[in-house]
Amino acid sequence: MRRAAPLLAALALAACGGGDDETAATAPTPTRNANPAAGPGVTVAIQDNDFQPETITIAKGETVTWRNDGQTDHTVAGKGMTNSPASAAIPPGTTYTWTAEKVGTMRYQCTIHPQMTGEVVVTRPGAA
Ligand SMILES: [Cu+2]
Repeated sequence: MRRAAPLLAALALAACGGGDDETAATAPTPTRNANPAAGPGVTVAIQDNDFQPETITIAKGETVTWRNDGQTDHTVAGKGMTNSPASAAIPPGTTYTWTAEKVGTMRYQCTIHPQMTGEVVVTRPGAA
């Protein structure tokens, strides 16, 4: 329920707007994490059986939150980067969050379903 407050604030702003730009102003940026407590970052949906989106780009210091929208456990096991993610099983309806501490490309897969793969490209802060 941590997202309730920003969502309500956004709805309140939309209700007070009423300008001609309303449609453009509400253009969604669904992958950006709106929760300030988690810091800036991107959410990846885990489905049965793939990661959506499969490739994302973030800046060093930002977080990636994987959210299991599927019906079965999945994991995130990364390689190619210091401090790559190594989650335990992520049950349906739960999340796993990782902070990128290095610039570069981090590839990952689900160890339960090795055909599930994804990639996080980490850029220097301010370069994106
Ligand atoms: Cu899996």
